[in-house]
Amino acid sequence: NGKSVDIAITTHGSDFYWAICAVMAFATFSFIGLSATKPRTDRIFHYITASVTMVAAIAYFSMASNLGWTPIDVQFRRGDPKVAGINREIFYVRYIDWFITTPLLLMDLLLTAATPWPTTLFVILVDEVMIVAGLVGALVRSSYKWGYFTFGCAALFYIWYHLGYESRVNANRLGKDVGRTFLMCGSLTAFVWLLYPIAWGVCEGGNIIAPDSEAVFYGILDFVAKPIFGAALLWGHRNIEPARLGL
Ligand code: RET
Repeated sequence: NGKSVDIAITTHGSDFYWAICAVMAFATFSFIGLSATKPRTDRIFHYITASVTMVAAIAYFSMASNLGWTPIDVQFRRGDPKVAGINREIFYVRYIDWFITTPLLLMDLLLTAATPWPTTLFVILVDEVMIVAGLVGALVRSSYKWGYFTFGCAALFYIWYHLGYESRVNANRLGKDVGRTFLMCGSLTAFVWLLYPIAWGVCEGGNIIAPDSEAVFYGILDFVAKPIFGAALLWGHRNIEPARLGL
C-alpha cells in the first residue's frame, strides 16, 4: 500500500492471522447455527457472541492481508543513534475490533449477572476508555505512550474489580447455575484480559518482540477471549432461561 516500514510481519505472521481468521469465521457460523436450537426470544447470548467472532474474523482478514496498520517510529535502545529512524508496523485495526467487541463480551457477562443497567453502562464506558487509551498510546512515539498505558491499566483494574466482586455477588444471587456460569466465564476473562497489557508492553509499547511473534501472542489471547469464552458462555447458558435474568 505504498507505506514504507522497517519492522513488519512476514508470511509466517500473515499465515497465522489467516488461521485465526478461519477459526473466528467458523465460530461465528457455529454460534449462529446453535442459536437455531433455541426459540427466538432466547437467543440473545448467541447473537452477542456471534457478533464478537464476526467482527474479529474481519479484523483478522485485514491483518492477514497486511492492512489496517500504520508505521510508528520506535527505538530499540533509548538514545542509540544506530536505531534512529526505524519504524514498526502498528495494527490500529485491532483497536477498532476491541472497541466493538470488548463491550459485547462485557455485555455477555453483565447480562448473565443481571447487573443493573446504569452499572453496566459505566463498566462499558470505562472499557472504551481503556481501548482508546491503548490505541493512542500505540500511535504515540515518545515515552508519553506509557502514560496512556497507565490510564488503560487503571481502567482494566476497575473492570477487574467489578467482575470479581459486584457482578459475581449478583450472579450468585440468581442461583447455582448462573453463579457457576459467571464464575467460569468471569474468571477466564479476568485472567486472559490481564495478558493483553503484557502483550501491548512487548509489542506496541516496548517493541521487544517481532510483529510475527505479536501475531501469535495476540492471536492466542483473542482465540481464548472470543471463541473459547463464547463456547463456555453458551454452554453455561444451556439450561438458563433468559427470562430468569430479566431478558
Ligand atoms: C491495552 C493497552 C493499554 C492498557 C490495557 C490494555 C488492555 C486491553 C485489553 C484488551 C482486551 C481485548 C479483548 C479482545 C478480544 O476478544 C489496550 C492493550 C489494560 C484488556 C478481550
